[in-house]
Amino acid sequence: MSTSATPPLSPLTITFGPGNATLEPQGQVLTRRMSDLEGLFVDGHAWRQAVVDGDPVVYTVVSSPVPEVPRELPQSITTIYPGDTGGEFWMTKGHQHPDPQGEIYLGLEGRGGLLLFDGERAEWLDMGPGTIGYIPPGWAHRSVNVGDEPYRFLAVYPGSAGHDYGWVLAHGMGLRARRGDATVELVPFGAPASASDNPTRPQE
Ligand code: PAN
Ligand code: ZN
Repeated sequence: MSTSATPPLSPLTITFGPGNATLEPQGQVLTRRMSDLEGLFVDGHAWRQAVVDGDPVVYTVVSSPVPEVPRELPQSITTIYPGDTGGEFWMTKGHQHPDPQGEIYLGLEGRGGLLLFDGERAEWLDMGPGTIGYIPPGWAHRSVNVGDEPYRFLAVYPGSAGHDYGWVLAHGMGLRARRGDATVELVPFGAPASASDNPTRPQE
């Protein structure tokens, strides 16, 4: 199988490829470049500059062939590359599941964080190899690479959950993860990019 399978599925094994970067058999592969992340980084000027300066790949999502349909349990590996834009660590778009259902993440490589937001309260979970992060129903979620290497995790989620990206654009994620002196710095979602960004930045 090399794309999404059609139910009913027969029992199958799915194995990790080299470096835990792929699944075999493999389904859809998504590549998110900087230009796909418009409106997500607080520093819009730095985001635009990064698009102009080569539009780098920020993350990829490699799925198994298990399809996103009711009663199935699809899986995928996300790899977020290391970097920051205007000091804000590279991250996934983030989404809410329109059909509120739980999800589990298993950290595979690198250092990351799982940011969760229920519309009022934000939570941050440190993620690394061997860590299971549990996303309860109703919590929007975004993943962040806070290290210097690719951050990689496996996600397993109900096939009927769906993905609502507009919810995050409308409600935010409660917090942002910025590069601090030694570690990750969590700041309120609406905080400006950084103190030095404020005074003289030309308007676009
Ligand atoms: C994950 C995410 C994946 C990419 O598989 O979809 O990490 O993040 P975005 O979907 O926010 O771009 C998951 O949470 N699935 O439900
Ligand atoms: Zn999800």
